[in-house]
Amino acid sequence: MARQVLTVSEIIQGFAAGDRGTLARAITLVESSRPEDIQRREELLTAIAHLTGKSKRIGISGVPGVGKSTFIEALGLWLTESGKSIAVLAVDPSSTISGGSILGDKARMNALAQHPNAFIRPSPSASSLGGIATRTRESLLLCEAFGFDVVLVETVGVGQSETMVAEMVDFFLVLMLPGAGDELQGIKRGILELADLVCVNKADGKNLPLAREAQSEYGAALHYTRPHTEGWHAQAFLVSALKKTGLVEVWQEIEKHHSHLCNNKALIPLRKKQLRGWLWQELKALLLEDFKAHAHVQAALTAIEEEVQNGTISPATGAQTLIKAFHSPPS
Ligand SMILES: Nc1nc2c(ncn2[C@@H]2O[C@H](COP(=O)(O)OP(=O)(O)OP(=O)(O)O)[C@@H](O)[C@H]2O)c(=O)[nH]1
Ligand SMILES: [Mg+2]
Repeated sequence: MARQVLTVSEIIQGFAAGDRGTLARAITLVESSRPEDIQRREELLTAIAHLTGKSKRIGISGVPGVGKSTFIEALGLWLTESGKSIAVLAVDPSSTISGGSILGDKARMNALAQHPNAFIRPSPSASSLGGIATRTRESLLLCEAFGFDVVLVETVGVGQSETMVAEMVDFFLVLMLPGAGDELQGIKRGILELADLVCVNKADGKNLPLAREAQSEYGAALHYTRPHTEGWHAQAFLVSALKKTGLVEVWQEIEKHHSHLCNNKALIPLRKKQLRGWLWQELKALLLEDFKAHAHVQAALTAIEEEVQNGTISPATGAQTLIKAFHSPPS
């Protein structure tokens, strides 16, 4: 049964009243790609703009099984106990494939999900549902406008989604497993460049020696890595999400980083730069949509793809031909 749509002013009122149900529905609205919802989304974002900007925006990443959910629950509960409110958003590209991970996550973060000062929003389940897109930036702004002290964005440690999240937060935390070893040479190099802090999780019990080893390897590697935040040296910490150790130190580091940004008057420029990046992403997406919908492009596309595949023309020539088709007036 479809529920009545909320107007923008009803959403604002719901936010002012601290109604989480309204927040959940507002996020559903921004995730919708139905044309009538897009206009409402933009109205809503304009209307809440003056309420945004005050949260600590934190990204958390790490490979499946590293302990992200356990860590977020532990840190989140500690923060709520210290009187802070926290919203958790998830960007989970794997959920389209594995399906069940969202439910699993909510269950794993059960205590936090129940807490009155917390809000957990799993990623949109699957594009197969139609008309749903990840609109994490918009959701982040909604959580901020709602008044959360901390907005945490979780992403699985695979490829593009990490960079995307790192570009929308103030602080990017990377969770690693004990036993870094030779993996350092491979894919993990790239992610170190995004990190403001690396935490080796599961530093408990018999894992401890391996965790210490990993800590010193990541620590050394970070010395040679270009810092993600100018003038900030990312360190490697040991934590145990399960035993709840090292969490206070992590939070202190996040606060120290926040002061670093504020003292250097770097927070506002950082967010401005992120907004410019966002503008360009939107622009690229819209241009590509227009391009693909263009009649002359559609007419030429298959043939050009064929020719490129066969080696008759180069990809660059193919692209130029298609751009010409895009610019040619409709016949
Ligand atoms: N020993 C130990 N186990 C942990 C710790 N943190 C998490 N685990 C365990 O590791 C497993 C995976 O933890 P999750 O928190 O679900 O990991 P995740 O990164 O959220 O995994 P995905 O959601 O699949 O990406 C669970 O069995 C946890 O109990 C820790 O600090 N120490
Ligand atoms: Mg998880």
